Amino acid sequence: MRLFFALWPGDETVAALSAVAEEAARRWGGRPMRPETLHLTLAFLGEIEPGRLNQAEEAADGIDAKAFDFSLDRLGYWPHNHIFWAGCTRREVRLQGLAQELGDRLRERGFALERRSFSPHVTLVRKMAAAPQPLPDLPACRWHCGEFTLVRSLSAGSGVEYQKLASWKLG
Ligand code: 2AM
Repeated sequence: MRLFFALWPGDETVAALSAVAEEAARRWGGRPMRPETLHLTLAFLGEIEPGRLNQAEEAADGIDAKAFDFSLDRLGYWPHNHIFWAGCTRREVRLQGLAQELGDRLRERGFALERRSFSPHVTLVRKMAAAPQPLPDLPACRWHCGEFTLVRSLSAGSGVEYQKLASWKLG
């Protein structure tokens, strides 16, 4: 099972981000993410034996974070994977803290997460050949984070499908 923990945006954020994704793909090419697939990954577990699912859930059960808001307020492009994304200009301490705590608890249980630092982003367009010049501005997009979700990524004929397995409310 290919698993990851993520935040799923509310309807307003989805509408704002998918409009940006559609417009960007129209102007600069690539494949826009479908609205229902837009998310922000907190921790990527990769391929996991189904028998270890409960360990991943156990890691999430112990999270003791409060709900918080943050802003997506910039667009960016990564040439190494041709992803056009929305992210944060400032360091969002609560978001970083949640990802850190979850990552630590997963590592304690033997999950091999990436060592590279957490770069919060929402992928908007995949397979964009080159960076838009200049990068457009993103009107700040507020996101209320009241829960996080364990998600299974499934290959579907046309691409990828995400199946939400469980969610955890933040206090
Ligand atoms: P991406 O959108 O930047 O590609 C499901 O694949 C989610 O896990 C996506 O948000 C994807 O990020 C992320 N992901 C895939 N491979 C990853 C990796 N090796 N490290 C961290 N995140 C990864």
